[in-house]
Amino acid sequence: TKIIEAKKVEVARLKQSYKLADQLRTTPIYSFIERCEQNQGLHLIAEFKRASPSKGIINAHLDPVEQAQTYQSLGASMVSVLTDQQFFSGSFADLEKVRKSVQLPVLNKDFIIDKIQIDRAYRSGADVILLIVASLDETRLTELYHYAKGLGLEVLVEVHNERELEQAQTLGARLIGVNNRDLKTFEVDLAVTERLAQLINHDREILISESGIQSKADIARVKQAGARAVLIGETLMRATNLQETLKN
Ligand code: IGP
Repeated sequence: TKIIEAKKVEVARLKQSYKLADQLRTTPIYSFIERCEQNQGLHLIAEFKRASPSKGIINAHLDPVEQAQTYQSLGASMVSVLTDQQFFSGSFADLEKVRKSVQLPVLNKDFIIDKIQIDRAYRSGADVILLIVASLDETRLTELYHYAKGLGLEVLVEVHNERELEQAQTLGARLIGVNNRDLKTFEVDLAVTERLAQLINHDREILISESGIQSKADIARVKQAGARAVLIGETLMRATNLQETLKN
């Protein structure tokens, strides 16, 4: 896809400017998996997302620090930060600001196709990275997954259909994100979560329902299906009263 082509260019540039050297990082790693094991309730992953290819500008000028602190004070278990510049108006500056302003795990939301992006996520203070099964061949997926785990990061493996879910399960992924949005057509359907939830080994795997969640009814629906967490971006970025939107 277009995004992956752009990522290849970004990675080539990154490799010229970025010294791999020592994996220096001062912040500890916050575990999202541990939080899920300690609290069996539904977890909220709240996303900082200024724009997207499907929606254009969502909320370009929101302050990442304020937004992340509000997410934390309203009970979020993790903050997700878009770092893709070209299609999502995100940045690593946003991620670093969020990292410094909350005591929660931070998910680096990007299209990772190369180890060097994992190094950058690690150094920027991310605790969890995203790997999208649809944008990686099996060898690369496996390599990136184990590389991130080797650094002590947790890996959210994103799937959209049965075949991709099986790949995630073969890897041994514990954090499985079911994207309700089809990345090719942008169509959103919460039934994708309901369908794939039936194939999840809920004793070991943590199902995260991602995208298109707009209401308490939507949350109840995916929870009922077996989701342990919801990942919400647009609805929270547009909310004029987050307190009201997130109340219980
Ligand atoms: C959030 P929404 O519809 O609440 O804004 O969706 C999140 O699921 C979405 O941003 C997302 C995403 C991704 C973005 C899911 N997978 C992969 C970029 C790359």
